[in-house]
Amino acid sequence: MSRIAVVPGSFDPITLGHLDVIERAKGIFDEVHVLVVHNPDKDAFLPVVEREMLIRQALEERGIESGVEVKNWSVGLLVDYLQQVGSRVIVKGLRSNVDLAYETPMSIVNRDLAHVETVFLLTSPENAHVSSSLVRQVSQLGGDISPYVPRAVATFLQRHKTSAP
Ligand code: COD
Repeated sequence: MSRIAVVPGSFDPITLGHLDVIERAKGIFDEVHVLVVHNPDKDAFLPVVEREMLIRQALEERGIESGVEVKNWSVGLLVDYLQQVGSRVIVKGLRSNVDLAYETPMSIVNRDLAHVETVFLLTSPENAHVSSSLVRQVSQLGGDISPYVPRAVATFLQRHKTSAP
C-alpha cells in the first residue's frame, strides 16, 4: 500500500520554506498531497486557484512535480480530506517554538479525531525567517521578495503589482 502524506497550508503564497518541506516529505513518503486549506484566522491575499497554480509552477521549477498532487479543501475538517484519500499522515514544517505551540493542539486533536499522526520537519536554517506574511508585506511595500519565493511567485507578484490601478 502506498503511503500518502498530506502537506496542508494556506500557501498564500508558497515560499521557499514551504517548498523545502514538500521536497523533504517527498523523500520520505510514496506520494505527497499539497493541500491548500482555508485558514479562518487569516484574511486571504490570493484566491485559492492562484495559490494552487503557483504551487504547481514552483514544483515544476524545482523538478519535483511527479508524485505530488496539488488540491484544495474548504468543506470540513482537514482529517476528512485524509480519510477521503486514505492517508494517515500530516506533514508540517516547524520554524520555532511559536510554530510548535500553534501546531501541538491541532496535532493532538487530529489524532483524537481520526488516528492521524502529524510528522514535523524542522525548517532548514536558511528558511527559518521566511513566511508568507513576510513575503506579502515586502511585496506590497515594493521590496525584493526573490530570496524568499520560487521564481514563479516573484514574477507573478511583480506582474500583479504593475497591473494594479
Ligand atoms: N520553513 C518550514 N516550515 C514552514 C515555513 C518555513 N519557512 N513557513 C511555513 N511553514 C510551515 C508552517 O509551520 C505550517 O506547518 C505550514 O508550513 C503551512 O504554513 P502556512 O502559513 O501556509 O499555513 P497555516 O499556518 O495558515 O496553516 C493552515 C492550516 C489550515 C493548514 C492549519 O491551520 C490547519 O492544519 N488547520 C486544521 C483545520 C482543522 O481541521 N481543524 C480542526 C482540528 S485541529
